[in-house]
Amino acid sequence: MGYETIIVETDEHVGTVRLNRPEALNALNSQLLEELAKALAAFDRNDKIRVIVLTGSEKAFAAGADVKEMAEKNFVDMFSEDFFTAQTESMLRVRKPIIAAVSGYALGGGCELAMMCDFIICSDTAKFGQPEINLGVIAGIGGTQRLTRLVGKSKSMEMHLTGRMMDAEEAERAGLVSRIVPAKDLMSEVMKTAEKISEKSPLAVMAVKEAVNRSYETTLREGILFERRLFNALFATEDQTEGMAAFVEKRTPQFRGK
Ligand code: CO8
Repeated sequence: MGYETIIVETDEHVGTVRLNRPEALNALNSQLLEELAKALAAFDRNDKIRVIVLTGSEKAFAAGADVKEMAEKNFVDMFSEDFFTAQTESMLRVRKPIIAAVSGYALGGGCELAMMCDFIICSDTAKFGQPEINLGVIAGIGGTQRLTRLVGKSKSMEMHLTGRMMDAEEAERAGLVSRIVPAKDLMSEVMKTAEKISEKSPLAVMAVKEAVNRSYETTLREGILFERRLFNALFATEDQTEGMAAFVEKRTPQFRGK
């Protein structure tokens, strides 16, 4: 598939999508989000791929939605097109884990895109922010909701109201990112993490993703019941038999996603 705004690569069981609009610091326009949605869906359907990595350039993961594309639009355009909704919602249907590898700016829609991934590993140069307030608007692809759940109301409110940026240290302290690594090691560290996940049972990996995400959508009691039923269901898989047998026999398990 020929893409113009992203670069897609595969390495064994890991599929990588690199945002590639260097002239606009990877600003998200309709074409990019369309291509991203297609690439993610293709990786999700590809049996060889077990983990997906989403990244940008050294200078920018993505500096936001493309202001130049949005500038001329009015309410009727945005509302009737339901701008960006189909593309971003399709990303949420991906069942394999998506790791965001963030270096440089992750602002506005860029920060929101990173938060739509399953977790974020960032370089020590990363800068996160929701600067939409400076443009007379607010976040529009989940920023007010996801940042608040990730870092709490006080910091989220301050970030959205002032538009200030948060550096990597602050992002890690606040729980926005799982880990910071030196910029030069970002992709090798993220690939190591992705490879580690790709060695697990793909069925258990999908179950983890569903169960953790469910914690945002439901009560504690319902979430725990959901988790227990998935736990029970995994006992119908060959991977559970293999994983437990390998432990007992002191050998490395070979998971086949069956
Ligand atoms: N949109 C379009 N172009 C951009 C964007 C952007 N978000 N960010 C940077 N660019 C372009 C610049 O215009 C510039 O292009 P040119 O060379 O043609 O002038 C090029 O990228 C390089 O940028 P700078 O020269 O500004 O680079 P600096 O290193 O000086 O500054 C910054 C880097 C601080 C990141 C600066 O570029 C900046 O502030 N960018 C805008 C950040 C921003 O406001 N982001 C939020 C956008 S709004 C948004 O994301 C809403 C999301 C919700 C959408 C919901 C739809 C339903």
